[in-house]
Amino acid sequence: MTTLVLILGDQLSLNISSLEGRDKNRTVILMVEVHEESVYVKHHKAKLVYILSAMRHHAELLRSEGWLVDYVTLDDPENAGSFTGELARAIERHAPKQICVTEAGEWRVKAMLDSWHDRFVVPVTINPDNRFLATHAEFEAWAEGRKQLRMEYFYRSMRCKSGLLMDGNDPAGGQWNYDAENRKPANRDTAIPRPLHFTPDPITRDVMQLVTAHFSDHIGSMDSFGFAVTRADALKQQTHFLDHVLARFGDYQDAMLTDEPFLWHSILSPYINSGLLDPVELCKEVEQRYRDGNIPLNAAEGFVRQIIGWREYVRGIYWLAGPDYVRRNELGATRPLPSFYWTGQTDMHCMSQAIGQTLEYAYAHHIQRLMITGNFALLIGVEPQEVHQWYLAVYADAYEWVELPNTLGMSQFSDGGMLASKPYAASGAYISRMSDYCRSCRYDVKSKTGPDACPFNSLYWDFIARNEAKLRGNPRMALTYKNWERMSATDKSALQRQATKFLETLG
Ligand code: FAD
Ligand code: DLZ
Ligand code: SF4
Repeated sequence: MTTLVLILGDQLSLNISSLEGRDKNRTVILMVEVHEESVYVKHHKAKLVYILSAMRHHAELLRSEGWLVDYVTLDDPENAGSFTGELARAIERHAPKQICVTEAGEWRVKAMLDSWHDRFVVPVTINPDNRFLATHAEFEAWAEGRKQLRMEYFYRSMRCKSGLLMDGNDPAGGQWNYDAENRKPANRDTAIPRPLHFTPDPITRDVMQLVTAHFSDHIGSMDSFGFAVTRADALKQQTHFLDHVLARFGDYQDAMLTDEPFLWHSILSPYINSGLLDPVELCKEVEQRYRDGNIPLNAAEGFVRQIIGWREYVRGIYWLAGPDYVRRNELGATRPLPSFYWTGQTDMHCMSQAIGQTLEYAYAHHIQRLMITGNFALLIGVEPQEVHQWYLAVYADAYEWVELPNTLGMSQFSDGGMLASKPYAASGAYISRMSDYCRSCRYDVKSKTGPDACPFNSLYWDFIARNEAKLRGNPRMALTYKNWERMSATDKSALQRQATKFLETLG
């Protein structure tokens, strides 16, 4: 009795739940490259290369482990172009008695998988994704009856559940969170690490040709492509991070420097999200480094919090909020995304840095996503769907379950505070404090009005004024509104005139 197991492009883990307990002699694994997944948003070329090459390498690994793999390439003339179409063809080829797949990572694909129960005569089993600490039911139970769903409390429950950085029932070091120690601005005197660069092998080079042939109209460059595409290489990057970078991860988590896209970040998200790396295994390694006395607690805790705190929490919010979450627009933002998000051509140095490196590497670190590109879109009031589609397209680690809550909830406050307790809106002063961008910008970060004034300054106050009805009641915004009130009417209207003038230049 043959079981057909479909493995999706972000399920590249040998221990994926759809394979659990399977007999290799009675299983055919199906992996399919489909056009529909490449174009539901126009993914960055390097993201496409990463996913398709990692899929091809994973198929080889599965074969080397003794599995029978039926792999359909994108340029197969018979390719039906969608998961459903390809599954229908595979059922004809293999006449399986049952189909099994691990649950999808987004509502769109979930609906597709759910429709198969009715569409195909062959029974379809959808297994839960076992690569997360919290099940959907656990997150729902945690959220039940809470007025506010704050990450910190969920994170503590995940620490207790996993036992990570725990001394019995207490957090290691006596404190749950060392975030306050994680806000140092970086300077060039500290030697800055670089992530490992993996030279494209023949499989990756074939995929690059495929992407050039089929997706030349997608944004981004493949020239600097250096992602790992196998678990073995992803593990090398993991070890590199643990050995050379992690010790300073905590200190410089929020720092930004010109022409330094990676700083003390792990660059592991593409691998974790597509299944090449196991998040809990990684956190255990981090804890071990701390227990061995090799890294400080603020680094270990800061990193573990990102994975078993933020990452698990945003997934919980995504599924809890439902398929309509994507349409939330609490602040009623309607502006189109400025065209320079697709080119990086802007005279705002912080923006050209964050967007430029995104186009080159399909990567930007968290503070660039949140406080540069996200902050700017929030301040000018871009329609959240446009912001969401940009983030989903441009980053190699972007899948909707993780991207959408971060973009729509955390960065654009479009869910009205379901995820974040206040909008992450900031003026130029924040960017100047956490980066060296302003030093080589044509704008003056200290000026609020006039031809050289940093646009973030007037846009910030314009945002505050524009959204007063929605935000004034938020206790965390009280000080901001007090400051706004204290300003003279002349200053207020000068700021708003400056913002309007700038917004007109965006078209
Ligand atoms: P590090 O800084 O080294 O952090 C370590 C790990 O922690 C990451 O690899 C990631 O797995 C996890 N992590 C950290 N912060 C978050 C977070 N807020 N949510 C989920 N996981 C987190 N992350 C994605 O994985 N995919 C996305 O599509 C994505 N879109 C984002 C969009 C916006 C607007 C914002 C503000 C953040 C987004 N993030 C996303 C979260 C975060 O920016 C990235 O996880 C991080 O930059 C990845 O780089 P890194 O691996 O070097 O992370
Ligand atoms: C993102 C992506 C892309 C670009 N291409 C494929 C593909 O050809 N085949 C595949 O199985 N998966 C691909 N993916 C990942 C899927 O979109 C991903 O599995 C879903 O977004 C998760 O629900
Ligand atoms: Fe960005 Fe303003 Fe600084 Fe220029 S001056 S880099 S626009 S924050």
